[in-house]
Amino acid sequence: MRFLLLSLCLLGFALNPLHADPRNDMAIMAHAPSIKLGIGDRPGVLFVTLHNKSSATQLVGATSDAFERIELHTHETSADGMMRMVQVTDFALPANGKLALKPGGHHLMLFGFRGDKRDKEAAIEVTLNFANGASLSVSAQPMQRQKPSPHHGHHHMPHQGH
Ligand SMILES: [Cu+2]
Repeated sequence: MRFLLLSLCLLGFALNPLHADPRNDMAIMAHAPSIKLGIGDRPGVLFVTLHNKSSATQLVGATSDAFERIELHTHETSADGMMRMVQVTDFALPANGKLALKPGGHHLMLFGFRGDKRDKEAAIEVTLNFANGASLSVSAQPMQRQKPSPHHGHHHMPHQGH
């Protein structure tokens, strides 16, 4: 499934110049979105790579019927060398550039899942909102995080693995 999504993305990317249309304001494209739900009541996480074919803007928020709240998070290395997650108000999306939400970096934190975690087939849709007024829906079938083993679980940081 991951490979298929990637292939579709590459295809879309390759075909896009042929379909260039100055009236088309969908200048931002999402590639390979992935959603992981947290264990129990823990928040989930969304990763995606955004390609911007227009002028610079920012990702300023996200909403979904499937979650109570979505926050923009990034990782920061503090003076003691530890990596910590911090909430931010926006992610820069450069002109004709890309923004990668990925493990260990920027990501969307998904709080208060309203769906059924046993339903592995239903795709979850999340709408991304940009400073220039554009919005973009991405969807992915959620992946459930594996429960840490009883012997190691208590060593895990709350947001370990993003
Ligand atoms: Cu986070």
